[in-house]
Amino acid sequence: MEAVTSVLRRVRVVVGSIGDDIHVVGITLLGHALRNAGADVIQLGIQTSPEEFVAAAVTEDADAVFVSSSNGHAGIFCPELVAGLREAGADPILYVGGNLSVSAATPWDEVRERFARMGFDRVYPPRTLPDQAVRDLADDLRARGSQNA
Ligand code: B12
Repeated sequence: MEAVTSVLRRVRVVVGSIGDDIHVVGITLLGHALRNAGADVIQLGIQTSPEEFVAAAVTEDADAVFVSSSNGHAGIFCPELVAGLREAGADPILYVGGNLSVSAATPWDEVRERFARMGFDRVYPPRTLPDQAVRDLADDLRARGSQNA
């Protein structure tokens, strides 16, 4: 991970579970992985409102926001988060993952499309390993021509 570590040094990321979601294990692992890869992690924890995500992204001048949702309510809260960021003029790279649909029967392509249309740069299926997100963040920062890349 040495190459990734140097890419993520000084990168600021906001992590949390959105809305009424109380699932904490996924965001904890994700936060650790990002921190171990060199990022400054602002961990908002569970039950984070869209407004709290926006406030943290703006105040912390975040390069990226990682939204987790496991309880199936992501579709309710995520549009407000994206709208709030746009309203605030903030443009962090946006990631969402966890268990994004209410029913496992919903085809994954439909779920991914829905969140991509909302404005998320990457939409992750259940059981995505944190290392995947770390690698993608490094790639996305390079693609944006970040000074950290
Ligand atoms: C443990 C658990 C609980 C615990 C949570 C304890 C806690 N404080 O964390 C308790 C018992 C409290 C609980 C409650 C509920 N739960 Co629950 N829970 C689970 C369970 C069994 C495991 C979740 C977990 O910790 N997994 C371990 C971590 C490591 O994995 P993970 O969360 O999937 O995250 C991984 C990846 O997805 C990734 N990841 C996660 N987020 C993100 C975000 C990004 C950007 C990226 C890149 C990656 C990423 O990182 C992790 C590492 O790989 C799952 C089923 C399952 N097997 O997944 C159900 C599950 C998530 N729960 C479910 C439900 C429905 C509920 C309840 C609504 C039940 C109820 N009727 O009350 C409530 C939620 C209440 C609320 N307000 O949120 C459903 C959700 C279904 C849906 N989405 O439609 C699931 C899928 C069970 C099921 N099959 O029905 N739950």
